[in-house]
Amino acid sequence: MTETAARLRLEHRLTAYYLIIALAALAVGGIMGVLQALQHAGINLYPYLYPVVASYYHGLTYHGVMMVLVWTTFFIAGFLVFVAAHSFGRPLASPGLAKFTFGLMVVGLLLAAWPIATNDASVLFTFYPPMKAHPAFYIGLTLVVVGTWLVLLNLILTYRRWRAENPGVRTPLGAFMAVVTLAMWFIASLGVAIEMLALLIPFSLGLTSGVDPLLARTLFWFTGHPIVYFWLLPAYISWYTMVPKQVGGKLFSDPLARISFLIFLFLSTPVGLHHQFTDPGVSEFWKLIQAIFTFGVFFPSLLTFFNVVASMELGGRARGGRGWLGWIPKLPWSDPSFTAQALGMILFAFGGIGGLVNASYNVNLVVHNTMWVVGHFHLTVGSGVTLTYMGILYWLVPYLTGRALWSRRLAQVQPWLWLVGMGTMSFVQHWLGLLDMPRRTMIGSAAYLPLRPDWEALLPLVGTGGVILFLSGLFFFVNMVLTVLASRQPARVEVPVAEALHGPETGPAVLDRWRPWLGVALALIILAYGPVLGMLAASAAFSVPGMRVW
Ligand code: HAS
Ligand code: CU
Repeated sequence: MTETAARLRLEHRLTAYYLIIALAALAVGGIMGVLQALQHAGINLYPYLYPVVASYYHGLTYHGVMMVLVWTTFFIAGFLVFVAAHSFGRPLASPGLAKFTFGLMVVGLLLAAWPIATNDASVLFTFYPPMKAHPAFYIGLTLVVVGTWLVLLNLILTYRRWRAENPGVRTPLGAFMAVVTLAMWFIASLGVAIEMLALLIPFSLGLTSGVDPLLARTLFWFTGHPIVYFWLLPAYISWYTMVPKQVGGKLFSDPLARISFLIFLFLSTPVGLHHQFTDPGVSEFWKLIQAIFTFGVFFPSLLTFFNVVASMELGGRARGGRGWLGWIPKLPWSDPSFTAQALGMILFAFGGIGGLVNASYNVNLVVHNTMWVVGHFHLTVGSGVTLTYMGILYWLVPYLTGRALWSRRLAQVQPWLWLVGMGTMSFVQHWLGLLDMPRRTMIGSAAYLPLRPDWEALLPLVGTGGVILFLSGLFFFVNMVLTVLASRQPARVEVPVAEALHGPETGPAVLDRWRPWLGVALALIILAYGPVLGMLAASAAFSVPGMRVW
């Protein structure tokens, strides 16, 4: 055992536990996903699965919750603890708090999962009221969110100890990014926390006679947009601080990377209304303001595009690449960790461009609530984020277990299968959206389907893409499980840490201060959301009774 591994034994163990839960969620979510894709293609397997999966919507709830709430959140908690501990070069300030946090998140997950399993919370991952789930669902999810706050608390305590020993030194990039990610998330998650505590939990317990759906939706999307950056930023951490090392290059610019994260800190939240362009009851003025801010939050991703590609170019050239594009084939394509992340980036770029369409206030009307949006988020969270997490696990699981990947071959094929499967499925989903096909609909059984031959012609491709994707997921999962259980080769991996071509000291010191940026974040939120939430709260009527529509 190396010296670091010995000092960070608790952190490594916790990371491993978080990852086990994340991977289990990915497996459940993946099985539900292929059922949906097949249903779209007219192959209905749900009757055989009753009552484990009681309906399409029961399965869809599993899929959404397991994929975007559990796979992401548990991966992120484990990964950020790992990154921060390694980057600060010291254990977490409070081991007791770290263990308690993990326990709390597991209890929350079990509480939320139980009513999902019994089909008492088939309200999809957005849990819009007046659909009403079992109280344990809301309480459980709330505990998971509180757990993420405690991860932040522990990192802040660790930061303060590190700072006391290192006055005047720039915060190491990985740790800086981990703290920014969680700080952004803490601010963002206040919306859903208020929704849960003030509206949904009392409502589900029968303490209020009804609920105010518009207020609840607005609080939900206060969190529901920035949560996508909570999923994305850990992937960006890998692209900035690890991938450049993996390709034999350097991070092009450290200050530019910090600027990107700071923009996310203050611009992620005041944009949530772009999910509610069609909601009556919110003035179009505030929708327009938030649409403009949404274009603003494009910039940190464009900075990332530039900085990450420049860093990879440095690597490709160091490996002998010549000419404008000749550096690309020189990148280490035989390394599955790199390939998974690079293909994730490529798919993500298309998802990001589609986001521009979604964000464009009036154009949104063409795609809102259609399959287009499903195509969009399978390229973003389903590819950019998920393939990157998979790429990280290709080195992190061997590192944590000391065992080499069970099959490097399988790992080399897996990301390409994902590219083909997701490329097909999401492209067709975008297209179907433009042909007005609704999302969240058991389309394979819809009575009006034979009226739409244009949909029918494309739907088999959703099934085909989904099956290829499922195979890719299966290859990944089998490789992870067998690495832990059956691999006999010792792993030879180090944590990849990239140097920077333009280091942190080339940027201004204000990039390493917290208060100004937190101040900007709060000011923008008050500006963009204050009047909206104030008006909705003042006119709130808890009058709409709950419904069980499933
Ligand atoms: Fe989104 C809906 C707008 C990004 C996820 N989004 C969703 C939903 C999800 C989601 C889950 O404005 C559906 C929620 C629901 O259930 O209703 N989204 C945007 C915009 C962005 C964006 C403007 N979304 C994301 C990310 C997500 C995500 C990231 C998850 C992780 N989205 C919307 C809007 C809606 C929406 C509306 C509501 C639609 C409606 O009507 O309901 C931007 O942040 C995107 C910026 C990204 C880029 C790409 C940069 C590219 C990079 C890679 C470069 C590297 C390359 C590699 C190409 C501009 C950084 C080269 C490789 C070599 C090997 C050389
Ligand atoms: Cu959004």
